[in-house]
Amino acid sequence: MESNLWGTRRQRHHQRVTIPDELVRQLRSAQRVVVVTGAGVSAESGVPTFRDAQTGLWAKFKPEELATPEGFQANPRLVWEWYAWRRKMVAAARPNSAHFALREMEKLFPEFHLITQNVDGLHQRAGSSNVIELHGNITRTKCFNEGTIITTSQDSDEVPPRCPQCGGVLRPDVVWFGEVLPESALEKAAEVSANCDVFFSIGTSAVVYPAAALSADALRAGKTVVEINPEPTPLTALAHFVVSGAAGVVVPEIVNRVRSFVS
Ligand code: BJW
Repeated sequence: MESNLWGTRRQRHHQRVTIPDELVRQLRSAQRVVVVTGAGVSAESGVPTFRDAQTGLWAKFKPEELATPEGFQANPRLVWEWYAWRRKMVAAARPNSAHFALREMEKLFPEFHLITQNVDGLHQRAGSSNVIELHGNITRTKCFNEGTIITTSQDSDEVPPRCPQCGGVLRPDVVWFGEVLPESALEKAAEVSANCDVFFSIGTSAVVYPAAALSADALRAGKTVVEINPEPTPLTALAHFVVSGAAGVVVPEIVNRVRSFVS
């Protein structure tokens, strides 16, 4: 085990990756960089992804029962308890070298936007600022009826707990299938994606919309699109650069290369 530049211990990923020189060159002159992250970025923190075979949450649980408003209405207790289990897992997890490298990336460019589909808050815990959360945050709770964010805890043991304002049931503040994304977050994400110099898609299967359309916005606008993922996705064939590997290895390497670049 070794300590690395990011202050975390690198245990599993000793593989070396090659970052294309042309990508480093473009990043050195880039003014505006956008990164969209998915569950793969938190995989090295021990937070399960959704669609990975064997280890993904959707390999073991049914999304229609657990991640839709209809599923919640049918069995609110089951859904609440599933999220309580995941909330505990996230609280025990620590940001990994990919999260820390993305925090460093923000200092390398005049304009940098980090957009995440993740609900775990690990980017913020790593120190990234102004994170655009597309799918909410699992640590927050809101009223199922009114959507109001609830921060006060209740004495009752009821599961799910009740809204202190209207008596409705509480739910996690995440975006389920069939629900609209937070409007201002999505608008901002689409705007910066179409107006960047380099767009990164990191650790996402790129199948869930509208988040998956952001790379298309960047491509349509003629921007450079980079994918970082150990597995191919629908974006792989379209991206200008594909770096195949774990985010915790590739992202720190990109930051190092951009910092030490000599033209
Ligand atoms: C690594 C790695 C390492 C591993 N390093 N990488 C057709 C039919 C039905 C519905 C639709 C349809 N077409 C479009 C829709 C709508 C639907 C949708 O997109 N469905 C598709 C799945 C087909 N979208 C919606 O419903 C959205 N709302 C919407 O569209 O509103 C408008 C509307 C309303 C009503 C009607 C019509 C339109 C809402 C989507 C909400 C998604 N919610 C979830 C759950 C959040 C809460 C929770 O956490 O429980 O968000 S689902 C889940 O998927 C979660 C994620 O944010 C999201 C994306 O997943 P992600 O992050 O890409 O993870 P994975 O697991 O898929 O991929 C991980 C990747 O990491 C893999 O590629 C690995 O290889 C890689 N990896 N280790 C780097 N170390």
